[in-house]
Amino acid sequence: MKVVALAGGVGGAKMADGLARILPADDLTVIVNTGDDFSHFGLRICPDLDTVCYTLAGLANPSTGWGRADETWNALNSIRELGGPAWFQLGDKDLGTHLERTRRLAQGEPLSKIVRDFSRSWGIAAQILPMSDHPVETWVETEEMGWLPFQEYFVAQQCVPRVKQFEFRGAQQSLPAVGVLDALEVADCLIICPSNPWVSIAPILSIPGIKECCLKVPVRVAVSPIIGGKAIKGPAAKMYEELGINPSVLAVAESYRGLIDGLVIDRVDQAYGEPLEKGGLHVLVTQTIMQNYIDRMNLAKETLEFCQKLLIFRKGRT
Ligand code: FO1
Repeated sequence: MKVVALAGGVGGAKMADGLARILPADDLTVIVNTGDDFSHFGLRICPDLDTVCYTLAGLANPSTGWGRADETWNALNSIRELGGPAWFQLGDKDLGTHLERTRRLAQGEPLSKIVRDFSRSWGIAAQILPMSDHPVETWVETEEMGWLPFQEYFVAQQCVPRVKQFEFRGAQQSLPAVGVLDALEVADCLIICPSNPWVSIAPILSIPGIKECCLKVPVRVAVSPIIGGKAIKGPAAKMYEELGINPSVLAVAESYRGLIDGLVIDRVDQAYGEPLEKGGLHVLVTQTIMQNYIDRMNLAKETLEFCQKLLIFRKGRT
């Protein structure tokens, strides 16, 4: 079964890792949000791509989920001593990734090729693709501070300002990265990882052609990032609230209305199973919290079995 996963953030990376541990490498493509990318110290930083790659390579920092394990902070400490902008924590090992990526981008290489080569060097077998080879920037409009670039909102302001809306600047002028549409065209199922629908998945779907191609994938399921009304990590629940939406699995279903035929929800949200099914969605209730590698693999396995079932159901009806 050919699988395409959409991912961004730490939850998305963990689920992508579970899928990578179970599926044959040729059967998995992960399309990653690059709306969080930005330039800092003249370096191109791609946080979600790096989080997915480090996680699949077993190199991620286990306590933050982003950045590298066994990191040192000499460069950042020097910057701090000099009064430079040390608000975004770039470790020494991580800096190597940004330096080399920036060097290659400056030579005109597309991001997708650089990610492919980095993945190979890190021993990642699955195909990891940026959503686009063009720069697309997520901006957040806030009540208190007006429009902020994403990392300024997320890291510098710690997601404190209240959100009003989001923009994915440059998306309309961009194209899907090389390989994205090809992977979607041959996919049997699309899995939207438990990533933030507003700022991890929406940017991917804003790239011209991606949503249309997703809709052609025979089976499409999402894993809810909202569990018991809260997000495990990050501001997804806070964003729903600030936008006047009660954060629940129903809100997640609404975010993906028309795109998905199945939703995976946590056991604590079991009571929502019936209303979701009445609304026309297939529902899988299982443990979605991923505290260790076994949890990641179990969630991936159950989600894949759910997709398989929906695929058979769909074939039976056509
Ligand atoms: N997140 C933080 O909350 N604080 C940081 O200082 C920070 C640094 C950082 C460095 C490299 C990297 O790849 C990710 C980093 N992140 C940091 C995470 C990143 O801002 C978020 O994961 C995403 O952009 C949201 O998905």
